[in-house]
Amino acid sequence: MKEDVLGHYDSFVQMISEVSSFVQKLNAEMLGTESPYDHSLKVLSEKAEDLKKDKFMLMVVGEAKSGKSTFINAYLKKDILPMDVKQCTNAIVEIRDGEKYRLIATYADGTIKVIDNDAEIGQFMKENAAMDDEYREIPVSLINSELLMKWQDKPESEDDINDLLKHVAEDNIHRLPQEEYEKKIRKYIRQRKGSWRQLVKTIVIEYPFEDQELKGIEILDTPGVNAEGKVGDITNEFVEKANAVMFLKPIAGSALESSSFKKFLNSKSADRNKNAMFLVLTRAANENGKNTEEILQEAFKQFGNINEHQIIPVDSKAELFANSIDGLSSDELKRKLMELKANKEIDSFLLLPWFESNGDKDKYLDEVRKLSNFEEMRNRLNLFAHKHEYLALSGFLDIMIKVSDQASAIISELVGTLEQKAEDPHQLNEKLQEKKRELDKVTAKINETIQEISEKYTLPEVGEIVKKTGEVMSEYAKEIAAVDNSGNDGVEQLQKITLRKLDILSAMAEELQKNIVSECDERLLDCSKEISKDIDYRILKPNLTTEAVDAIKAKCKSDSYETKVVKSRSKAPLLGLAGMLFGPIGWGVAAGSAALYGLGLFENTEYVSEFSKSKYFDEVKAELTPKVARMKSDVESLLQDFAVKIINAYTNALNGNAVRLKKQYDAILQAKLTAEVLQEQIRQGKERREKLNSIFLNIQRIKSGIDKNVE
Ligand SMILES: Nc1nc2c(ncn2[C@@H]2O[C@H](COP(=O)(O)OP(=O)(O)OP(=O)(O)O)[C@@H](O)[C@H]2O)c(=O)[nH]1
Ligand SMILES: [Mg+2]
Repeated sequence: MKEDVLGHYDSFVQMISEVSSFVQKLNAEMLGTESPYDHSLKVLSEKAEDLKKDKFMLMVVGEAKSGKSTFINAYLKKDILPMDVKQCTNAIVEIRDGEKYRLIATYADGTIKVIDNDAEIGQFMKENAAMDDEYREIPVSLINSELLMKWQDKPESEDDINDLLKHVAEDNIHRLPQEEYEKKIRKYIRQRKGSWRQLVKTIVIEYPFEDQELKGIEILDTPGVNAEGKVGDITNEFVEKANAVMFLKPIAGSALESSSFKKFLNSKSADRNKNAMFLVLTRAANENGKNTEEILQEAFKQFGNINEHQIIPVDSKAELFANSIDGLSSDELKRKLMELKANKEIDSFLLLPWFESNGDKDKYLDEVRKLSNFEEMRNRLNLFAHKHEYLALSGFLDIMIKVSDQASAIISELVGTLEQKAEDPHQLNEKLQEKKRELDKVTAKINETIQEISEKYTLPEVGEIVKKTGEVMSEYAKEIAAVDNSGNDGVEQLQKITLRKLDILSAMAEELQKNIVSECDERLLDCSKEISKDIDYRILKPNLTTEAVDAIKAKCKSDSYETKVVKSRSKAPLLGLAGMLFGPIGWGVAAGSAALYGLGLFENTEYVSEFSKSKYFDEVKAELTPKVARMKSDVESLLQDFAVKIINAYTNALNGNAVRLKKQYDAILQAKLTAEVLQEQIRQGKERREKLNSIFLNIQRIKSGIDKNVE
């Protein structure tokens, strides 16, 4: 299960860091400088290391002289720690398995010292791990950590000292008079203030553990808990991290309900690690079975939230003694016991079993081990450690679950933000196609329709303008040709036809302008509105009025007399005829001819000035037809100009449309590209969330398997 958990942990860490860098890349603010799960990840990596090493930290705490050092020595079956009624432990000592016996000390200023010589280690422990006699009545370790190591080279603070004195008033376990107690504390401070650097902060002892079961265990011996249940700052830190905390209390000591253990249990550090707490009642061999049972029952009652299996009576001294006689024969044991008895160096509870075992060493050893109750204690600790491994895995997975929850929430938030920003690329694509069609239409209009309209109207020879005016002209010519130029009303007809054609041309100019516009409007619909309203239509009035024609006619009439030779002498009938024909004005002309005639220049021939209808017609025609031709060319150039202007106006409008459409097209295209990028990011985000989720499910599955073992 551990391999399984650690395997998942590796892929989990990789996934989380991938999620972090993904989120960081897309939205750096979302994670800030520190992710919400950074701390959890750090804790996880520390715990993962511990899991890999099978590390199990057992911490031993308890009031001064409760038997902590003795307990550890007995448990490890090796006299490592100084234990004494007089000397007390003064620094945290960590004991762990190692290649060889050695001691590593860390001083208050960070200096590290390593000793690997047995005798020197013993010496060092006596000098540093234990407190000398002079100060055994005062809480030295507390003074060291709370004052000296804090002040370092700074001057001592009276406030700090008073604070400490208040706190340690109850720690005056040797019941020194208050004044003397405080005086001793101040003396210690004065003496050691300057040498704070030599204070030992931690001591690590390594040696090769014989017992394979103990390989992963790390045992901490600590300076005593004070009467208020308080431990020093450094000890406090360890209480939180420890896998099991054994609180030692002499079984016959102070009452349970007012014990420092109760206060310690309520402290913050202990509170966080409650299920890892053991209450070990020491010096149990001295107590009779009935009392022990009563005290146990009382303890179960007082400390209801501690597992009953984790409240155990032991006697470390009995265990120590059992360890020391393990290799002896019955005789050797007998001699040893007698010697100890004679020197009053043996407790009576160790002598009694000797008398009961009839001099049999094995029997005696059994009895002593029964008294020590260490086997039971070991079993219960092993059971706990075993359960603890499951709990540690489960707790480890709990943190992973918490982190994956947080990471998943962050990813979801990011995906949500991206989704808000991203438009649907399908919709954008449709919009884009639509714009493209519009744009193509406008472009086609510019390139084809405009060209067509322009050609339809303005081409030389075949263009509508030229064709229509040409038709008028050819009709004009035809109609004139049909007139009888010698008839009486030839000129009148000519006049009528001419004026009508001029009107037709004028009307044509107007009509063709309208045609051009309406054709443009119809075929270039999208821009007709803006343009049609400011079109400047031009009206071309016929360039000839009836009065002007009359003047032309009058002029032509006078030019239309022809001199004619008359053979007859009788002039009167001729003149009379002329008079009849031309009326009074004609007379003048005729009279002129008559006068010439009368002068007698020609005798036999008479010259008569005679009015010619056809000449008159031709004269008038010669005057009028150029007017029509002129009007025609005026109409043509007006219309050509107009067509060019109108077509230009529409082209400009269409170009404007095309530019606008192109801009819209580009904007949609940009939006589409952005949307595609965003969609890809959303996809990646969702993919990561999926992966996280599957890791999450796996973690939960493993956890429920593990939790079955500790239910
Ligand atoms: N009878 C008996 N004596 C014990 C037991 N445990 C410790 N002692 C004695 O109590 C005295 C103090 O023991 P230590 O192990 O030094 O106690 P400690 O808790 O380490 O003391 P400090 O380090 O000063 O806090 C020693 O003389 C031990 O022999 C026990 O279980 N039974
Ligand atoms: Mg000790």
